[in-house]
Amino acid sequence: MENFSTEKLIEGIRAGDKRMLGKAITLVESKKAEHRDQAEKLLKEIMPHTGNSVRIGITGVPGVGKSTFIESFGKLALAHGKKVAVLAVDPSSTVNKGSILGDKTRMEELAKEPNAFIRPSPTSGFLGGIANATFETMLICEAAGYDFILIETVGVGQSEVLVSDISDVFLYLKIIGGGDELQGIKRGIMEMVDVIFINKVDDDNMLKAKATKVELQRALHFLPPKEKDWKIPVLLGSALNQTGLDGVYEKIIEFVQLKKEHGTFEQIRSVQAEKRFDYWVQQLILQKTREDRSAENLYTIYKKNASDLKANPVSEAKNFVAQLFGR
Ligand SMILES: Nc1nc2c(ncn2[C@@H]2O[C@H](COP(=O)(O)OP(=O)(O)OP(=O)(O)O)[C@@H](O)[C@H]2O)c(=O)[nH]1
Ligand SMILES: [Mg+2]
Repeated sequence: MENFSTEKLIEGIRAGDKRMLGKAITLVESKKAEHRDQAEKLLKEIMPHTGNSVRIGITGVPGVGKSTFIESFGKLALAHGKKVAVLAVDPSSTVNKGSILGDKTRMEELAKEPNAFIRPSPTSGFLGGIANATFETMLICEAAGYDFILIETVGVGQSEVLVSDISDVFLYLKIIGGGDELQGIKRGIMEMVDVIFINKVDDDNMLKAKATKVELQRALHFLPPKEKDWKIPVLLGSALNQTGLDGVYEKIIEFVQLKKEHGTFEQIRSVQAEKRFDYWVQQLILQKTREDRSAENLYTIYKKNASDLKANPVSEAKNFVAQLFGR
């Protein structure tokens, strides 16, 4: 990696230089200790210029049309005079790099726009690390003046939770039918969602789409409200034909306004930051333990007790931590 001074990178970011933006992101994605040190210095410097975007998480099963939606919605936001950055949390990309290539071609037009910036998901590391790189990338994009940050996640495993934990608005894309909500399969997602968009709706399947909408609204009715006075809207349209997207745009703006009025916009960001802090405290304590020979030995002993199935894992963890801290 070509080396740039922190000052030079910050100058470039603040000037909206996409090449420098890319360099800074490569830096926060790096696992090398010296890169990490520089990344943290850079993030500290840009911190006062962050926080001014709307962070939008987008999820839905593979193939539902997330990338197509982002391309169309991104262009709509540009038409409203917004600067748009697109990021991704894609755990599958570590195994299968195909989806990144696919996204690049799907967002071809958006990628050409001067006020849009697209960054494929980081390709290495564990999910927590990937989500952290995405969060830091988001901060850098905010310092560069991007108003909307769109974060795509594949609806698999833990990635939605991680994206929900860095978003202000969580958008769920769905296709017609399914009934999965009623079976509770997607209940976890339904509890995170703020806006639902039923995609791939045209004149031919409008009736079915409306039936799905009713079914969804019924399922949502049983969930406790996530935000006071907010009824989760279920909207219909087509990302490909660019219909129904104005409604999504309006609802997102409305939701953000409501949260700001309630004071929950900042409050939830604080809770998210606390969660991230706790997560990294755990990660780093564990890492320090692994680096300290005697602590590592203790760890191995207590873990073995648990894995032998002769002792309760919780008790062994307690005993280990008590020993570690000398009490
Ligand atoms: N008919 C129709 N097809 C659509 C629509 N939106 C997306 N598609 C198509 O659905 C396919 C998948 O779209 P993507 O945007 O790649 O979906 P995705 O959710 O990003 O997929 P993954 O990233 O693989 O999870 C593509 O062939 C799109 O052209 C739509 O509104 N109508
Ligand atoms: Mg995609």
